[in-house]
Amino acid sequence: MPNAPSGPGGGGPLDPARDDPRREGELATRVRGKVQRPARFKVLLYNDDYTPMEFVVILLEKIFAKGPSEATAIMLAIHNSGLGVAGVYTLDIAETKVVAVHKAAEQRGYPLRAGAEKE
Ligand code: TYC
Repeated sequence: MPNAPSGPGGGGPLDPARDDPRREGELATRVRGKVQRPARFKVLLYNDDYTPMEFVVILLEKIFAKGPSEATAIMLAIHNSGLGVAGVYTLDIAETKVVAVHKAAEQRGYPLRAGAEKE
């Protein structure tokens, strides 16, 4: 953006009106302070003895947008270790993915479990 307001009176950092207490609350945007990045949550899948491997791979492809080889590697890691990370998201997206996993598994009568955990 060329010629953004920057000097005195332009609304930029040197504008005396910006810190005028009588104008408190007028600004729609934060003037100072740290940027708050949203917290991130791992979506964990848990191993069980009944859910078919192929179903877990398809679910990792469809719900977590993994390619076939990565989906297979994640599924095998879960199968061998007991749990694994399917993806990392903001809280609302992570919770939506957990619900989608449980819905897909329940529809087919599989006991597959998922959960969200703060990173
Ligand atoms: N252990 C399952 C089987 O042998 C496969 C499986 C993998 C199940 C990952 C769940 O999250 C899971 N059929």
